[in-house]
Amino acid sequence: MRLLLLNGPNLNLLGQREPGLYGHQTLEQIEGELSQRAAAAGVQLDCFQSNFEGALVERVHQAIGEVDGILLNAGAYTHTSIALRDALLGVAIPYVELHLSNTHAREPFRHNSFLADRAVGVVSGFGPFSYDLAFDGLLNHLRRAAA
Ligand code: CA2
Repeated sequence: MRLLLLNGPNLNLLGQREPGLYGHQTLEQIEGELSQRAAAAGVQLDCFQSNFEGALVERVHQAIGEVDGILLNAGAYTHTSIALRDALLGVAIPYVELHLSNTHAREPFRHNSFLADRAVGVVSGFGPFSYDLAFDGLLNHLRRAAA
């Protein structure tokens, strides 16, 4: 089983700014810990972060035939990007949308997601633990689908 962890704009700043909102862990730490959990579960995890919408779209395209599922924190592109939505629907790879913060407890413009309605599920509000919950949910979904 191979999964792709995609992180969008500004998430490279994790652990360095706004710890009250997004926690103290860096993205590198989150990726490292999740990669260890993945290895223990027999899953290969590829990680990619970009601040550029087109780079995220192209990484989704590259996933065709390589990846069984995608874990996605698209950051602000969650609320704006029809291009990312089209890419995800185009490759037809199951994905879970995740967020560190509870986007529904924040500004109204964060309540809309262009990705959520076609996701396997959405995890929001558990800080870095959202990544673990999303991983467990996606793996469970894929294993059940394969059985
Ligand atoms: O809660 C999340 O995970 C978000 O995807 C984070 C995005 C935000 O636009 C979404 O509405 C919810 C923002 C990521 C910004 O990351 C930073 C991390 C540290 C310091 C500053 C920004």
